[in-house]
Formats: sequence, structure tokens, C-alpha cells
Amino acid sequence: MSNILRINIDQKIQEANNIIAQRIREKRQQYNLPMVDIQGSVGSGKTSILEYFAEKYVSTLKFLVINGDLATDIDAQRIGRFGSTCLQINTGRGCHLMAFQIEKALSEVDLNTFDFIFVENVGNLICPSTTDVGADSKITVTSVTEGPYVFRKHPITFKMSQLAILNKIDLAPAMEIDVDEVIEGAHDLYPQLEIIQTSVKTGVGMDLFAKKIGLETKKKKEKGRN
Ligand SMILES: Nc1nc2c(ncn2[C@@H]2O[C@H](COP(=O)(O)OP(=O)(O)O)[C@@H](O)[C@H]2O)c(=O)[nH]1
Ligand SMILES: [Mg+2]
Repeated sequence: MSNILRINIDQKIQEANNIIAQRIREKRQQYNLPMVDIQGSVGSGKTSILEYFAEKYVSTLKFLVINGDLATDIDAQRIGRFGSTCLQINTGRGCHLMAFQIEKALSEVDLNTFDFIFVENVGNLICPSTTDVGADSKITVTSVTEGPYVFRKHPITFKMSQLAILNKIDLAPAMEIDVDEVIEGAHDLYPQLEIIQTSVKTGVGMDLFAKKIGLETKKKKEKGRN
């Protein structure tokens, strides 16, 4: 007797999520608003990177930052100090942001007033990678303090990423990490993946990162408009 009904809940949730993500893309297009989804473990440096950009571009670009966190608004407060508008989403037990949450956040603000949107996803190297939040790209931030095996141990995450950041390279000697070796190993696994080495502490690689996501070009366009 076979009366087992199999419902693929995950697939249905993803389908519903993808419809909303597409709606977000269409809406952003109307406002010419780029958006990147930054994911990575707790402590890899996501908020520090956004603080750095918020400070550097404070007088030229207006950022909207959507922060996902289980419980606190610490990250939104940190980045908000530099004048960016930060919207905090507390997910409770949710290990990643979903498109409906981003759509709700975007409905709370006047999108005409922003030049660029950052999503700082919930600190987690696994869950956010397979959920589309309506961004142009997913960027994974990892750091040398997480050890040399992060790229090898998270194949889905890096396959789904358009860019990877290897942060805290100032700490590589203390961690006894051979950065070139780590990057070579990562490229063996993901030949297409661009990996930028950064240190928020020293500023190394941050200009390249900014260029890569279009902050420099966006700045010129804004200046040209004035
Ligand atoms: N030495 C060093 N520390 C960093 C760097 N980036 C971030 N940190 C530190 O790492 C810790 C976690 O950073 P945070 O931005 O909160 O990580 P998040 O959880 O990914 O948002 C903080 O104490 C930062 O000051 C870096 O490039 N070099
Ligand atoms: Mg953070």
C-alpha cells in the first residue's frame, strides 16, 4: 500500500523565495541600485569591511545596509556611526536571510536616496549560500584566522559565490598561514573564483575590493551628476 505523500517543502520555499528575489531585482533596476550579499562566518570581518567602506565613501555615496543577525543590532549600530542607513533584521533561529525579509526592509525606505545596497547576511558560512536575496552577487568573506581549510570544506558556498575575500592577511604570520598556498588550493577547486586578499586593519586590498563591486565607478557617476 502506498499512500505516502512526499512534499518537497524546501523546493517550494526556494521557489517562493526566488520569485520575491526576482521582484527585488526588478525594483532595484528601476532605481539603478546595485546590491551585494555579503556572507561569511561570525568574526570573519564582514561588519569591519562595511565600516571601512561606510567611512571611506561617507561624502560621496549613500549606502543602505541591511544587517541580518540572530538577536542583536550591534552590527547596524557599528556601521550606522558613519552615516549609512542601517536596517537590522533579527532572524531569531534563522541561520540566513530570505528574500521576503529584504523586500520588507526595502519597503521601509525611500530607494531614491541611496546609491548602493549592502546585505550583511547572518554570520554563517553555510546556510546563506543557497538562498537568493535578490542581490547582484554573493560575496563570501573568510579570514586567515579560520585556518587553511575553509575553501576546501565549503564547496557549495564557494561555488555559489561570485567573489571571495580572504581577510585579516595581516595576521597570516601569527596564524602560520601561507596565503599563496591557500589561494592556489582554492583555485584548484574553483578555477573561476576571484579571491581578493584584504586586511581591514592595514587597508590592503580594500581599493581593489571597492573597484570590483563598482564603488569607484559609482562614485564618479555621482560626481559627474553634480
Ligand atoms: N587583525 C585584523 N582584525 C580584523 C580584520 N577585520 C576584522 N578584524 C577584527 O575581527 C573581529 C570580528 O570582525 P567583525 O567585522 O565583527 O566580523 P563579522 O562577524 O564577520 O561581522 C573584530 O574584532 C575586528 O576588529 C583584519 O583585517 N585584521
Ligand atoms: Mg557582523
